Amino acid sequence: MATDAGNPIPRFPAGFLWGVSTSAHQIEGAADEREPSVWDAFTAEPGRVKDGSTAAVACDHVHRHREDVALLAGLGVDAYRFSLSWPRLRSGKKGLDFYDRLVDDLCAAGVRPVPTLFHWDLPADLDWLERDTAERFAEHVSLVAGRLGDRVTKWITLNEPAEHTLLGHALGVHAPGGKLLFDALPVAHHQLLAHGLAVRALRASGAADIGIANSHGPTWAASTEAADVEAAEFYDLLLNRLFADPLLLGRYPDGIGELMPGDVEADLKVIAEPLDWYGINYYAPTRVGAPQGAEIEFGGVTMPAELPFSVREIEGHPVTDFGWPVVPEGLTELLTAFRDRYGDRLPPVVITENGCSYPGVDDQDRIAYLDGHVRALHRAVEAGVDVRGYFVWSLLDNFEWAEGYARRFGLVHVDFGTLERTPKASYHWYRELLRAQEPTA
Ligand code: IFM
Repeated sequence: MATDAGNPIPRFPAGFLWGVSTSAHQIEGAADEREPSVWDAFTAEPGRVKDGSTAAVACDHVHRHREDVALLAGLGVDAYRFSLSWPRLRSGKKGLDFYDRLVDDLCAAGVRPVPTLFHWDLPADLDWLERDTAERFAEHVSLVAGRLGDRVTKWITLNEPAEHTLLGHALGVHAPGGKLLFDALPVAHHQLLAHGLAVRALRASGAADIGIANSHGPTWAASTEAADVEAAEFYDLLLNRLFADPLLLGRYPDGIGELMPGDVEADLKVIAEPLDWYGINYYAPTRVGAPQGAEIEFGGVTMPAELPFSVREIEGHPVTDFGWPVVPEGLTELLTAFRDRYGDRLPPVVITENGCSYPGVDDQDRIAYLDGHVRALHRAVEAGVDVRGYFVWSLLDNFEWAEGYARRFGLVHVDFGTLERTPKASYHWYRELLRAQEPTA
C-alpha cells in the first residue's frame, strides 16, 4: 500500500487526546466470574461464531490487566478507552473491585481511564426491546459513577447502538440474534433513551465530560440513477442520521419518529441532553445501490433480499483482511459532512475507534492504514472541524464477535494458546507518533 511515511505526520492541536480502545467482552475472559450476557448464550449456539470460539477466556485481561496497563504505559497513550461489563458489575464486589484496581492502575501509570458504559454485552435477562432496560441502565450507571467517579472524569455512554440494533436485532448476526428487520427500531429508541438517562445520571454524580461512540461513514451511491441514489440516501439515514439527529437535533429524521414506541416527543427531550463531545468510530465508507432482489453476502454479513438497499464492492482501493476498503479520505469527507450537516449543534468530535484487521506481527499494512487515517484526520482539523482526540481500535488482538479470533485488530499480537502478548510493528510506530506529538519545550 502506498504510504506517506517519508513525511512527518503534522502536529495536532495542544491537548489533543491520543488513545487506544478495547471492550470488556472482547478481551476480559473470566466468564465464570460474572453473570451471563446475551453473548454467552449466542456463542454457545453452533454456527454463530465462524471459528466456533467463545469469549470465555479471550485475552484473559481480568487476570492480566497489569501486563496490559504496562503495555499502555509503554505505548505512551494519554487515554485508554475500555468498557465496563454490566454482567460483571452485577455479580457483586469482585466485579467492582476489578474495575477499581484497573482504574487505580491506569491512573498510577499516567493513562486517563475512559470507560464505555455499554458495549453490547447486555445481561442475559435483559432485552432492548423492553423500555424498562433503559431505566435499569440508568440505575446501573448511577451506581458505577458513584464508585468510580472520583477517578474517572471522561465517560462514554454507549458503543455503536446502530451496529447493536442492525447486527444484533435486525439481521441476527450478533447477539441476541434477532432477525426483526425494521421491527428492531424500538431497540434503537430504547438505547437512545438509555443514553439520555445515563447522561442525566452521570451529570447528577458530577460528571462534566460525557460523550457517546457512534459508528459513521460516508455512503456513496452505486450510480447516479435515481433508484441507487434513493437507496443510498436511505442507508445514509440509517447509519448517519438515525442516531445522530435525535442526539444532536432532538428529533428523528422524517418518517422515523412515528415508528418508535412510547411518548417519543417526551423521550427526545431526554435523548438530546447536551453532550460535551461526540465520538465517531470510523472504518470505511459504504457503496450502496438499489435492492438486487437476492440475498447479499457482504463483510461477513448476510443481507436479506427484502432490504430496500444493497451494499456493493468499493473498487480501486486496497482492502483489509476483513475485506473492508481502505479509504482514509472517507474520514475527512465524513467529518466535514458532519460539520456541515449539524453546524454548531455538533460538539467537539473525538474519533473513538479507527483501525483495521491484518494478520502478523510485522504489520506494515496496519501502519499504512493508520498513517493514512491520522493524516486524513489532520486534514479535517485544517478544514476547521473541531476534533479533540483519536483512539486506535484496538490495543490487543481480541474476540471479534461473530468472526471469532480470526480477525486481528490489535497493536499487540495475542497468542490465543499461551496468551503471550507481543507488540507489533504498529505498536512501535504509534509510540513514535505519540512521542513526536509531545509538546516541545
Ligand atoms: O471490534 C469492533 C468493536 O467492538 C466495535 N467497533 C468495530 C470493531 C471492529 O469490528
